[in-house]
Amino acid sequence: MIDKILEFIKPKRKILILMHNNPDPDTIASGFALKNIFASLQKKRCTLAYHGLIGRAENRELVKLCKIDMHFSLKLNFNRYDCIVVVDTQPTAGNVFIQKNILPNIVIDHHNFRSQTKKADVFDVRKNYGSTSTIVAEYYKKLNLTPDVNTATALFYGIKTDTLGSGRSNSKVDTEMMGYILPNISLNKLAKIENPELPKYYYKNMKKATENAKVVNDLIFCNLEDVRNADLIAETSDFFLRMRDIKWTFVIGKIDNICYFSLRCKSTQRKVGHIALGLVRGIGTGGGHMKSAGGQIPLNDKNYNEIVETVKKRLISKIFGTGEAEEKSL
Ligand SMILES: [Mn+2]
Repeated sequence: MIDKILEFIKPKRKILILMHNNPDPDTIASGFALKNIFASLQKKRCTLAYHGLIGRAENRELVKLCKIDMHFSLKLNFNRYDCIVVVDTQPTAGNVFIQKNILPNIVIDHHNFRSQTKKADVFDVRKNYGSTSTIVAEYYKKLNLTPDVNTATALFYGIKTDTLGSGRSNSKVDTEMMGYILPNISLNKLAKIENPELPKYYYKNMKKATENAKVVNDLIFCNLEDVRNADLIAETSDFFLRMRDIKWTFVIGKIDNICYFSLRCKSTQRKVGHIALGLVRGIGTGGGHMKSAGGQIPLNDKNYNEIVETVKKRLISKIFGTGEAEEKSL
């Protein structure tokens, strides 16, 4: 597939690589590595762009230490590019900002195939891969190219965060590719990315979170109200999930006029992505993988507290099969 992609970009002069909104390590790493393949084989200069926020401290550290040059999509004129690439999502998935009337030329992703993706000139969508970084690492192997230390470190971290411990379905090829690029990574940079310094607002958030948390059987339910960025909701969910005797975490909060939530479960017995979909039925969008899921509910003129109550009722009845459950503070 990489041969087809390289053939396609040969006559192109300006290439734009788009990551998904609020980029995670997988989309950052796969976009960055693809840009470097194009640069080393065809001397192409590509622009890497994203929309939204780089929320987690780990992700900001990745961008800084691996020297990844990323631009805001909103500030670019997409018409000035003759080739547009989308990585780690698909044009109609709803989580990538693309200017009006623009059709991406190349799509590389590992989520469920969307039929509209067929409109792209070249697409490589592999549902059975744990990450897009795995696909791009495989391109390196196929091309017999050695990634430089920043690219290798980013790719390794991209595969790792999307597979290990995330409870997503990952295949042998993910660990194979991690092994393949491991000799080229910087362990020092990786350690720094995985343990970044955290901003004060992270601790302020966790203080509010522990005060607001409610224990319902083996579930922690936490309403954070206003939060600074959507990643804090996922981080709070991970933070509580480590608690002994807790099996489920649900964290909800709002930014501007949108309500975000995160649902986690320690076991893979229950499909949390499916539960998340049920929580937002008729009011928002949601989805996820085996152990982690999330969603958004646009508030418009709806009352935030009423939305929280609705979702909470649905959640408790879905998890415990009953409408009523005793609730305690931490
Ligand atoms: Mn991914």
